[in-house]
Amino acid sequence: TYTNDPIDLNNCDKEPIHIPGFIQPHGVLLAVSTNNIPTIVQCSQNTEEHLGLTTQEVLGLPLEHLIGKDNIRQVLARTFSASVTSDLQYMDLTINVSGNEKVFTSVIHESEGLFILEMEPSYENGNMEGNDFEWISRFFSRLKSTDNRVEASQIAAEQVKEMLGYDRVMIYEFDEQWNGKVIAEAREEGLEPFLGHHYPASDIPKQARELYLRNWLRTIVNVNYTPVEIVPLLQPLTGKPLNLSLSVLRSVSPLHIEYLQNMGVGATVTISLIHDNQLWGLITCHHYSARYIPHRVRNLCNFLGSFFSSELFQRQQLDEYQAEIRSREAATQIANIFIGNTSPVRIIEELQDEEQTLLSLMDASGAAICYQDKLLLYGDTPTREQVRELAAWLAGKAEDYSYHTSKLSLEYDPAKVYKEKASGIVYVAISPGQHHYIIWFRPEVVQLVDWAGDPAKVVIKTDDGMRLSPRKSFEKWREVVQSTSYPWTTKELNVLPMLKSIVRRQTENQLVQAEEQAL
Ligand code: BLA
Repeated sequence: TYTNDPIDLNNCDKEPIHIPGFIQPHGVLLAVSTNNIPTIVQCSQNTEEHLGLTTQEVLGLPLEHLIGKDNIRQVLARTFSASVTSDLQYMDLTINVSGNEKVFTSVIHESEGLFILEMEPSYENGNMEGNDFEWISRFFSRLKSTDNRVEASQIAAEQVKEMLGYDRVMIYEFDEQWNGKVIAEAREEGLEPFLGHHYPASDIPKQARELYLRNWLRTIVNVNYTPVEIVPLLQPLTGKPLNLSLSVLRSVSPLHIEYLQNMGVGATVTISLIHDNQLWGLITCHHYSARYIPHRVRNLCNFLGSFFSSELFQRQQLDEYQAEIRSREAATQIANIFIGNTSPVRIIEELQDEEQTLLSLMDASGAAICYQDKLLLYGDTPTREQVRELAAWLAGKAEDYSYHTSKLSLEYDPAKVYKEKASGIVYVAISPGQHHYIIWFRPEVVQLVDWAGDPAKVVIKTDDGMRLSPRKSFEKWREVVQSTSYPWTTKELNVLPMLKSIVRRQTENQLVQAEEQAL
């Protein structure tokens, strides 16, 4: 391959996966000049197998001589539309191969001044024909009938599994640091579940994610394939290997192949989930033997994937909107306790009954309120003494009466001993001197996952070949997110000003009243 540095586990993001110099063998690739007589200037070394002509015979040949007059018109029309739109429209080309008519499903696109024509023999279309309308209508109606994100993802996974006839289909969602989580899964019976598992960003390196943003579907037809070389290696116009960024046959990174082999996977399809030109997730599909999916079905999956993506986004907005309303209501309820009462004793009595309200306000697992020297604890929290010490530290950290972090133990040493309860905290002072305050707690996410069942403990295989595997990846992810809670979202933190203003004003009033009474 064309690289200077050897690629290993630590520099995956440097691998130039767009110029591998190879393709997968289930199709044939021709690079064609764009001048008056489109001429083949590079080709994959499997032309004889697919087209009945050796690479020597193909190279330098005008494309028309290979595919015929009728086809060349179709192809040229597509090259024009391919250069304006980025979607790959496939066409069937019937070509005479050693005296026999052979049909190829073909796509064409522009690459650095050349056209790349990729042709796949369409013999395998047969038994998958005819279900399209049924698939589309079932996909739409089942998706429409769900009322939250996870349910919708589950339906999408099940429907894609049915369409592809694959063994496992996962909905994989990225977080802000590009770590990933399997949020829904449909799989054949007896397969180990990956649902709920987390993986580090390095499993799908940046340059791969960039390609998935440009190509909405990626398929590896046979993980154990022998790559086919493109000859000559260098693209005549650029002097570099042919740029295969938009190629559907592009050969796969050997490291990723190793990963899939270690998992026992034989074929994959990956469908991009995009919103606002951002890759937010992937539909990742595994089959445990080689499996070819015709272009028609790939296109359909693409289309349904983008429908699912926008449906899901609407649902997410609705979910977030409802969560925001709930937390505003909870904040109002807490604020009203202070506003509606003048007696500190009464306030504390009422606060004692509000565990659910307080926890749901911040989607927290624990909370503490300190008021008039009384410390009330709710849910899972550090000890009283630890909370009081933490509060003193927080009073110094707070700007404009509040502070939050999702990595407490990395900022405040004493928290190391209770990070499983409090890696995330939100602090808000409710009196000017910060003697009165509320703190919310979230657990370390790693502990949370371990309680739910530790994927790293699932034994897949134990031989040396396991250095790249989802299990190892989980361990790596665990190192990355150690000492971290799920992040506090902007929407969640949005209620803080409300608490600060109402509660602070109210407590000031009460203090003034108390002082007046004392005089
Ligand atoms: C690509 N890595 C991918 C893809 C997935 C994953 C889904 C898309 C390609 C595909 O297989 O269809 C990761 N697959 C996963 C994860 C699970 C899964 C997390 O099933 C969990 C269940 N990958 C590594 C390391 C490197 C690496 C260490 O783990 C680098 C050394 C590289 N992954 C890598 C590359 C690609 C990739 C280069 C792009 C492959 C391509 O499109 O050519």
